Amino acid sequence: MKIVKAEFITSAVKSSQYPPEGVPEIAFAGRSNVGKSSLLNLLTGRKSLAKVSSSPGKTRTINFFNINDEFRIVDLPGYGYARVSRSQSESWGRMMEGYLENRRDLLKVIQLVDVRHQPSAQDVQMYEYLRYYGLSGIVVATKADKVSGNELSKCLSVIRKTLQLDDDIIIPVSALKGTGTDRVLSAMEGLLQGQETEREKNV
Ligand SMILES: Nc1nc2c(ncn2[C@@H]2O[C@H](COP(=O)(O)OP(=O)(O)OP(=O)(O)O)[C@@H](O)[C@H]2O)c(=O)[nH]1
Ligand SMILES: [Mg+2]
Repeated sequence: MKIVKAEFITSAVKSSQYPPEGVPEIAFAGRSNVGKSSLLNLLTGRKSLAKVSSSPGKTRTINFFNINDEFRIVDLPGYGYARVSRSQSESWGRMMEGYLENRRDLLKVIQLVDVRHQPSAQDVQMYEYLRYYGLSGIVVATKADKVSGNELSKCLSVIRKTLQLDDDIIIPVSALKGTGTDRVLSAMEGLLQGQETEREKNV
C-alpha cells in the first residue's frame, strides 16, 4: 500500500464529535511520548500532519485522519504522562473507553511501545484491554534507531514476552531513520483486506 493522500479530519473528545461512520479505522495507542504522532507523519510522508513534541502529553484529543479516501488513522492521546491530575486521567479513561468500546468501524488498534524499555504495567494493561475487545494483534516498537542491531532482537523478545504476544506481529520502526514503514503499511493493508472478507461473509 502506498499512502497518496492524507488529511486531518477532526479532533474529538466525545462521540458526537467523531466523523460519520462507514469508513474503516485503525488507531494508534501507547504511552505518551512513545511516537504515535511521529509514526503517523512517517507513514504518510507528511512531516507535520500530526503535532509532535518532545514534551509528553502533546496529543490530548482523538484525532482522525483520512487516508487515501479509503480508511482512517486515528491518533489517540497517550497514557502514563506523570503530570496529570486524577480528574484529567479519569476524563482520558472515559474518552478512550468511549471510542474503543463503541466504535463500530474500528478494525484494530496498533499498540506502540518504546523498543528500549520493558513494557510498563500500563502498556500491559492497555494490551490486555485491546485483546479483550478483539482489537489487538499488531505491536510497533518505536525508536529502533536508539538500539544497535545486536540489541534489537533482545529488546523485541522482552516486549514479546512481557505483552504475551503469541502470533501477534511486532514491527520495529524508526521515525528518525524512516525504517519499518513498509511492514506497518502491509500490516494495515492486511487489516483492510481482512475486513472486506469479513464483510463479504456477512452478505
Ligand atoms: N529517535 C527517535 N525519536 C522519536 C521516534 N519517534 C518519535 N520520536 C520522538 O519522540 C518524541 C515524542 O513523539 P510523538 O510522536 O509526539 O509522541 P506521541 O506518542 O504522539 O506522544 P503524545 O502525543 O504525548 O501521546 C518526539 O520528540 C519525537 O521526535 C523515533 O523513531 N526515533
Ligand atoms: Mg501525539
